[in-house]
Order: sequence, then structure tokens, then C-alpha cells
Amino acid sequence: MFRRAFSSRPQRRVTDYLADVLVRQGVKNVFGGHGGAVIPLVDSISSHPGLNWVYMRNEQAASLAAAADAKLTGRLAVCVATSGPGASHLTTGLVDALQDRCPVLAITGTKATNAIDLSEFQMIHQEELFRAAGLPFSNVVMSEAAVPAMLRNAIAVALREKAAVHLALPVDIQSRMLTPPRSEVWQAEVSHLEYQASESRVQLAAKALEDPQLRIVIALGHRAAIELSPGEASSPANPYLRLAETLNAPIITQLDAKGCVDETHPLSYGVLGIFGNPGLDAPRALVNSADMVLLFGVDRQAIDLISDASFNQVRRVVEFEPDAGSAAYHRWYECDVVVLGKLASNARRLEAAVANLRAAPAAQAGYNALADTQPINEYMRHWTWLLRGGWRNTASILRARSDAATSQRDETPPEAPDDAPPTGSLPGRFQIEHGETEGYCHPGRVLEALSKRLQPEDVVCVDVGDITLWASLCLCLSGGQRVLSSQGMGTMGYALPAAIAASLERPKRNVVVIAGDGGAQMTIGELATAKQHKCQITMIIFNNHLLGRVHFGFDDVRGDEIVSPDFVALARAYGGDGVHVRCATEVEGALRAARAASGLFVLEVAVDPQLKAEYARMRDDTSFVSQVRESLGDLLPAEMRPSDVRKLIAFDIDGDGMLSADELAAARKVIGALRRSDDASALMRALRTGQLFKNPVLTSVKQLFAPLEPSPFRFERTPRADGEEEGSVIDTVGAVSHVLKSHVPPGLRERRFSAAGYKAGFEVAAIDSMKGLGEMCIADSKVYVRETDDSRPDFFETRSSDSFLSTAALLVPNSAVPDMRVRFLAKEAPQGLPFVRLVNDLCVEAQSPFVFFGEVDWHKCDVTSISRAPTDGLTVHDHIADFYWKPGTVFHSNRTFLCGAVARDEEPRGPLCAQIFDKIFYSDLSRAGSKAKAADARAPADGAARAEPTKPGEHHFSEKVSSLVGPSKKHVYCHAHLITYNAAGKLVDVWHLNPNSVVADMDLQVYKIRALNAIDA
Ligand SMILES: Cc1ncc(C[n+]2csc(CCOP(=O)(O)OP(=O)(O)O)c2C)c(N)n1
Ligand SMILES: [Mg+2]
Repeated sequence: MFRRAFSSRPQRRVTDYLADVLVRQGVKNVFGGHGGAVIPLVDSISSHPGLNWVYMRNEQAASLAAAADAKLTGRLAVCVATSGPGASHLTTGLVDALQDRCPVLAITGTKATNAIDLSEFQMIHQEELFRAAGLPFSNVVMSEAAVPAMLRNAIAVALREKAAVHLALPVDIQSRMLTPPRSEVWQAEVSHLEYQASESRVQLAAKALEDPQLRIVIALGHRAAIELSPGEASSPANPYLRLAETLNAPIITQLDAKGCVDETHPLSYGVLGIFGNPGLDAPRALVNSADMVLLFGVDRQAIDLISDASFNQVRRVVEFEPDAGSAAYHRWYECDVVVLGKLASNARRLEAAVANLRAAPAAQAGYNALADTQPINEYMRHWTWLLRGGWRNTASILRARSDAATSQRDETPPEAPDDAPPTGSLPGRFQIEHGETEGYCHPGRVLEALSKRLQPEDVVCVDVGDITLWASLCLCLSGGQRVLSSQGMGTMGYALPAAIAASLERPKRNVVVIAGDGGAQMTIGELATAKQHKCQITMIIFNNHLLGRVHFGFDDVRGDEIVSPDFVALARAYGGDGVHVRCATEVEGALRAARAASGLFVLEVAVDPQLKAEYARMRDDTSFVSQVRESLGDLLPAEMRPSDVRKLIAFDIDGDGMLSADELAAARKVIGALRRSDDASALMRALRTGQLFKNPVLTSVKQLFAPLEPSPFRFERTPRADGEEEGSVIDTVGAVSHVLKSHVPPGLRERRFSAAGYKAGFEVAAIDSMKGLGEMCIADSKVYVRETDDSRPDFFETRSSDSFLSTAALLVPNSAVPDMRVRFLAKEAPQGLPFVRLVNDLCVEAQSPFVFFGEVDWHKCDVTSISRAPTDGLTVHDHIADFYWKPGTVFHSNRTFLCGAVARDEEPRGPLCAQIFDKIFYSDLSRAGSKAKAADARAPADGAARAEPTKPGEHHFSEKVSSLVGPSKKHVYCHAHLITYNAAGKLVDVWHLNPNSVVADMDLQVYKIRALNAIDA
């Protein structure tokens, strides 16, 4: 009886049954390649009314499209390939999905069961290949009866573990018949059941966040983006924004969670992590000094947010994940509380609970304490401003900016007025400064214009290269859009297949690809797939004729120049259209044409090959601009734009990012004087030409660092034998005073010195041509020099060598013995300590001029590089603008080798100090202390290069870093160079250190200078 009932159920071909199952799982598009081992499978998929068969030109693109499809929808995505090469091509996309935790099922065909391991053509064990790649489920189904259960298991693992899985179906089994199982109560469907954290769990999390003084960062990953509807994401009631507002907490996102919140909101601080570091000093500093991170569906970035440079957890964590499988994924760090369930609804519940707790009288003490807080450094000032709700004042500024941006949408491109400053402005909180080079267009310019045009529900697919960094920095989404990027794998060629998946999922929406010329070409053949499926895709290709990210990111790179086709012609060949963009004024027109086009449209943007994202200068000015407007509003002309106001940062003499009372008073005095004597236009002129800041009042307010007791640094003195003299003899080459006046001794420019025998050294230097002078630093008998001869192809790159040419250098011989070791550990002061504090305390300890070198990790590493030096017959005074520091570049969490020297201008050991100043410091151009006295002190013994009196408007070339050393105020000079390490631990790039840097971890050797020995004599 039972048997009869069973056999009476209709049979289905295996692959037809499989197609039914996929449809029941919500699959719409199946991406794949074709071949002899998948004929029945593709037949069933392509003929199933519920499925769309998307033949991709390469199976790699099929797996990438599936990975992107799953990331966009959160549902199972599927890709297919034939045996052998078809299957192996799938590998990259499957690993991509695995790394980003996107549920993907790969189905491959194999040889028929009777030919496995016997056939000699296209026979590989693909299940083993994918297992080796890390897939948690990869099996061959060896009987049709096992297909339903194996399929169930594969899908259950994919959904539960958010993983890529693989099932291989021998081609003969594919066309056999099976009886579908009676019950379809699937484990897979069970894993879809929603978790819902209990109220007490949410209360526990809220309790952990009760203290209004707690510095909290909210981090969003792509699982947070999946859950929000475009309407919710772009609405002011966005649960993450509401939570951020209640907690006064900055929000940062992964690149693939961009669009989750309105980035024009003052609490949205952009993208951090591998794709987002350059330029974004403010969020990096905030994260580094945060007490706690709330993680909403974050995977790959968690390390960066919660640990120190050695990957040890240093911040508390409250974690939100949709299910236990996701939470279990991160078992390496400790959480105060883990809350499971829908992320957005838990964010809402948490917000309500925290708002309640914080409204209670118990929290008031925290708010009162905040009101009394005197921030002691830049980070604390920013945090205090946030925690007191200062960000609310900037909301109106941002809104006005964003309104202005919105009203520009689709209007004729505004012609830039002649006197417009060379800056663009985002509707969001960050301002990026980008000059234009002739014949090229800055990627930031295109991305900003694109941001203004994107509508909620549009999808932006970002490829991998320098362009990824630009997209992280310059795309400013107003919420509701999705960004698809290859977060964990960083797969070049990802974006176009992702765009095909996105366009098929959202056919009515604009889908945009952002790719480099290198990445685009990896999957460019998929333009044919896009055309075949009538996808509406705008592809923006930033063409710098270079594998930019490789070229910029590593040392000694060869073979990275690439030839590309005319991408616009190529788009036309594929049945689409496109335009070339070669300057800023062509951007708006090109984007309008793309919007108007139906189908494929390519924008090939010519990008300056010299431009690298590390040079991005991004300034978060919302707090600064609002503070200045509030405090000096009565003096500032109405026509002053935010970019003009931002220039008043020059009054920020202590470098903490805001204007202290003294600094505001100085600004008031200078601006007030100009406004009284003249009209507003004179002020604007002075501001834009920089003349405003050449006012002596600026230097008089310089509040130098006051020592605090006890010193936070650990000093260990080297024991000396009785009678052994302290200090070392330090070798020197040339003298700075000669360089400044272009009186370099004959022959010195051509003389090459060996670095063998030196532990460390630094100073003005040059390589080969001697035309350009740059930063030089010696580490372990190896010389690192930045080439600054702009006629060379490696202009501005660092080269390493065993010897050097130099007109002024200071070198620590191997024989020198350190007088002390000084250490500082990040965990002792999580917000770090200012570099000036280090110099200050070292002076107190050493009581003598000294050289130091060693390894330093920075919270903030502010560096510059000189562009040109006067060795071509000119003096510094002849082209001071060139010689003056280029704008600083700020790195965070960078490990460096640092070498520098410090001396005071009133040292007890007068003649030695005078020599040191002559050899090391650009002191005769500084305006320190009593000029006459300083000039006397610095005159070299032979009197040849007596310092000239300082002229108004000259710059400080030495870094005057500190006062209050000893009983009376004295000026301390420091000059230090550093070499940054890359991820592989190789020294890569050399810089001059600016004193407003902040030390995280450090281990330095200190050598007191007993005497100088000129090796060029
Ligand atoms: C599949 C793959 N191969 C190699 C790399 C290493 N890689 C990362 S970025 C990059 C260069 C990207 O060049 P391009 O697409 O032109 O962008 P650009 O950096 O020039 O902006 C390379 C080769 C990678 N991420 N993925
Ligand atoms: Mg490129």
C-alpha cells in the first residue's frame, strides 16, 4: 500500500528537479559556462520558466557574478561549469564568495560515473580542488537517489555558514530520473528561521553603552546593508543613524556597506580598512582612541577596528549578527555582549533601550562630567565635541551643502569661475583637494559628480586598484544605494560581472562599474554578456595606463605599464556606446550622456599616472568650519566658502585640528586688522594667496608643549664603565648652511659615500643626477632616498642603495654605543603621545644634543617631502616656494624606522651646538628666540656661514618642537627622517617627520653627541 503511494509520485529528471529546488530557494539567475559535462543541467536551467540562464564568457566571471548576486540579495546564488577547465575557472569567484561570506552554490558536471578517473580528457577531481580552496562542502553525487539529500545539505551549509559550496554531478546522473522526496522540510529552510534576541539581551547591550562618556564607534558591514530597504537606508529614521545620534557615535562602513547610511550625515565618517585608509585621518584617529566598537555584520574589517598593530584586541566589542553561525565566525575576539537577529531591528531596539537609560538620572553625572572635560589632545577634542553633541551644529551646514548639491543635479555643468580655489567639495563631511593636470581628469571629480546623480536602489560595483581607494574616499552616497566590491579577496575583474548580476536583479536601476584599465580588461569580454542580457550598465574606466596600485604600493616594481584598447571603441564594438573624458569640464556632460543612453555606456577617463591615492588630501572640516564660523562669524565676509574658512587652519598652531582660545584670538587680531583697514576683498585675496598667514602675530601665539610629570616614556640608561666617556662621535658630510646658500664645496656633489659601517643616518641627499634633492635615511647600512628630480621617471619614488651622494648628512657609525634606550608601549596610553612630548622628555633626560633611531608605530604619522633644493646655483631665497614643505601626508598605524637629531639653541656646550646646527638644522632661517643671540650661537667656528637675519615671511625649516626644557624657556630643534615599512615588512618610502605626529609604540636608541667627525674632509 505504502509502496504503491510512493511509486505513484511522478518522477522528474534529476536536473529538472534541481532547477525546481533552486527556484524554491529564491534563485532567479544562474550564471555559468557551457560544455559536454553539463548539457542536461543547462538544458533544464535554460528551459525552466522560473530561471534565467546567463551564459558568461568565462566561468570565473560566472562565479564572481554569483558572489556579487548573493552579496546584493542575501539569498543563495548559483553558478555552473563543465568539468576540467570550466570548473577550475570557477575557483576565484567561489573563494571570493567564501571570504565575504556570501552563500553561493557551484554545480559542476563531471565525466559519467563509469568514466571517472578513466577518461583522459578534462578529468580532474574538482571536488578536491574546491575543498583545497576552503569550501566547507564539496562533494560528488554518485547516485540519482542521493541528489535531493546532497543538494539539501549543500544548500543548508551555504546558507547557514554563509559560504560557497560545491556539488559535482556526473553527466549520466544528470539525465536520470528520480522520485522527489515526499517531505521538503529542509534544514536549509530551518536555517532561514529568524533569530530574535530576547529583550534582556538587548538590555544587557544597552547597559554596556549607558555611560555618555563612552567613546563608541559604530561599524557596518554588508550584512547590515542587505537588510535595509533603500527607503529605510535613505530615511532620517535609518536605525543606524538614530543609534549613532543617541550614542553620539561616529559611523564607519566597509566599502561594500557604503550606502547603508546617508553619508552626508555629520556622524557618517566614511570607509576604513584596506580600501579606505588614505586621507581619512579623522575616522582613523577616532577609531584608534575609541573605547568600544559596535559591529553590525562586519567581517574583514574587524581586526582593523578592534586590535593594535600586533593584532591584539585593544577595544571592547558589542557584536550584532543575524545568526549564531555568523557570530561564531569571529571566535578570536571577546565581546561584552553578542546580540543575534535582524540587525536593523536590533539597532532600533538598542537605540530605544539606550535612550531610556541615558535619560535616567544615573546618566546625568556622565553628561555633567562631559561638560567639564578639558580635552588634552586632538583626539580628545574631537571626541569631546562629538560626545557633547557638537556634531548637531554641523548638521545644518551639511544639509545646506547637500541641498546645493541636489539642486545641481542634472543642471548644466557650472563653469568654474576663474578665481575658484582648486578644490572640489563633497556634499558629505570630507573635502578632497584635487588639482587638475592638463589632459587628465581627477577620479575624485568624476566620483563626486556621480554621487550627486545616484538614486536610491542604484548599484555601484567597484573593482580593485587605486580606483578602489578613490571610490572609498570620494563616492558620497545619500543612502539606499548598494556598493558591491570584493572585500576579502580584492579580485580584479570583479566589478563587471557584479554589475551584470546587479542589473539582472534590478533591471530598472542604474548600475555603475568603477574600474581601472587593468581590472577592466580582466573580464572585459563580459560586455558581450551584458549586451546579450540588455543590461543597463555605465562602466567608468579610470585609465592611467598602469597597474597603479601595484606601482604605487610597492618598491622596485617593474612590468606594471600596460597598453589598453580604446575602451570607447571597444564598447561600440560590443554594441554599446561611450565617451572619453580628458578634463574636469567634460565630466558632467559624459555622465548625462551615460544616463540618457540605453544599455552599455563606457566613460574612459584619462587619469594622471603620477596620481596616487596615498596623496589624497581629505579634510574633515565640519567641526572646524562650524567652530570658526561660530567664533569669528562677525569678521568673516559672507562670500567665504567652507574651503576658504578651512584655510584658517593655518592658525591652528598646536596642530590639534581646532582653534584654541589663543589661536582664535590670533586669528581675530590678524583678520580684524585687515578688515578694519580695507574691504572684504582684500581679506579674501590675502586668504587665497596665503599672505594672510605671513603675519608675525601667528608665531607669537605658538603655545609650545609643557612637560608633564612623570614622563610616560621608559628610559633605560646603558651602564658605562668607570671613567668611560658618555656620548659618541657622529660622522657628518657637508653642512646645511652651505646647501642653503648654494656654496657646496667643489667636488662634494659628485662624491659617493658608502653606507657600510653605519647603523643609521639622515639628511638632505640626492641620487645620481644631484638635480633634485630629497629625503634620505640610512637604516642598517642601506640608504633610502626619495628621487625628486622631476625629469626622471621615478620622480618622487624611493630608491634604495648601498651608497649615497650628499651635501649634508649625519651618520651613526656601527661603533657608536647608545647612551640610552627609550620605549613606549601603546597599551599604556591608547590615544598615543605627541612626538613633541617625546623630544621634550628626551631633552630633559639627555641634557645634551643627541641622535636617535629605532622603530616606531604611529597613531598619526605626519610626513612631508621636499620637492626641490637649491643645488642648481640658486639659493633658498630665490625659490622658497619650491623649497618649502609640500603639504603633509598623514599615515596611521604605520610601522617606521625613524632617525633624527635634537639640539637646543642654548645648549650648555656652545661650540659643539653651533657645529651641530650648521651640520643638521636649517636653523639660520628660523625666527627662534633672540635672533642676534641665536645667530651668534650658530655661527660655525670658521665664521664662513654666519647666519643672516631672518626676513619676514620666511619659513621654519627646522622643526621647533618644544619649550620649557629645564628651568627656563628654550627652543628645541628636531630634524628627523623616517622610512615606512610595507605590509611585507620591507622598508619602502622615505619622508621627513613633522612634529605634530603621535607615537603609538616605540623602541629607540639614543646617542648623545660627543663630537662631530667630517668624513668629507
Ligand atoms: C585577480 C587579481 N590579480 C592581481 C591583483 C593584484 N593587483 C591589485 S591592484 C592591481 C592593479 C590594478 O590596476 P588597475 O585596474 O589599472 O587600477 P589602478 O590601480 O591603476 O587604479 C593588481 C595587479 C589582484 N588584486 N587581483
Ligand atoms: Mg590602471
